[in-house]
Amino acid sequence: FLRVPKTASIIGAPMSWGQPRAGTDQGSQILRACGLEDNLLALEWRIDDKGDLEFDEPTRNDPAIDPTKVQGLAKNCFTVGKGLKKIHDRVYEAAKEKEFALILGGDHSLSAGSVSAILRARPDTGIIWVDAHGDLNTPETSPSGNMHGMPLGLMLGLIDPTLLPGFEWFKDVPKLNPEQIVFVGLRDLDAGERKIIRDHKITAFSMHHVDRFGIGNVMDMAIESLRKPDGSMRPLHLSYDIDAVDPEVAPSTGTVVRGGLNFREAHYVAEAVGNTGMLGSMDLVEVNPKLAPGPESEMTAALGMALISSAMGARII
Ligand code: 6HN
Ligand code: MN
Ligand code: MN
Ligand code: MN
Repeated sequence: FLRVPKTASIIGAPMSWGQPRAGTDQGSQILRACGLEDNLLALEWRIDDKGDLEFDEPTRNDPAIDPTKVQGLAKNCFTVGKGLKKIHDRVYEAAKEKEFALILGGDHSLSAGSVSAILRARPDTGIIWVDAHGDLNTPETSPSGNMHGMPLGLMLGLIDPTLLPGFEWFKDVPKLNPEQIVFVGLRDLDAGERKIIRDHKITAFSMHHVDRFGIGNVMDMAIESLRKPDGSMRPLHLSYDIDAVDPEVAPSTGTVVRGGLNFREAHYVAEAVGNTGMLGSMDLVEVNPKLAPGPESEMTAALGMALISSAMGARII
């Protein structure tokens, strides 16, 4: 059902409380300003633009995690948790209608809202997580306490949501099975994340693998790793963190790490996923126009827009 070009639901999710930098909340607007809608119309998508969601700001009275129960920190968890519920509901509505759900971030914490909704509507979905980082932390393993480093920790069930104010609703969402994830582009893992990848046998292609095998082979292997036990392909969700791309090409983002995907490799990833014909949803996250003002922020946003177009059918020839 995913092969037919059809309706794309554009969902602006300018969540920024999963990380500390101002400007991440402008990501969805700047992606739209790059001509996203015209590009998708040219690719023969019908567009159902749901606009941008609005989120509360944290207040000093917000409940926080109880340090006697969780030895760790999840900053702004109450605001993030409530915001992610809004994202979850909006994405579920789109996925249930069999629309393509395109989520514009915002920081990467939002994917715990979007991916959990996709799993509710399409339980077998395989997740391609393109990122410099693993985003597998828990409040206990996180060195920063920033929740944009925890969405996969949440979805794998490594965090007890009943101990996380704002996330009580998360106990009812489907868990992600480690077999349903593959990483591409990793180069900055925390010690706890490395252990989680090993213990849960998560398939992961780092930049070392891109160097060794080339991006073509890496994407073949990544997609192949998401086959179901019966050999059939899963519907796919692409969670694309712009910081997977090298900072020389995508400088305007919050947690830059050198040695990332180059311009063509970044596009190839999106094209290869698009070519499967199984892509049903995508997040594009962590574009922050404030961090490198002027031409560099435009370059980063234009790249984000182009990566969405590539995943959704744009081709050179
Ligand atoms: N992202 N692993 C670091 C942390 O603070 O947990 C960085 C996380 C970055 C998250 O880029 O989506
Ligand atoms: Mn990320
Ligand atoms: Mn990242
Ligand atoms: Mn696998």
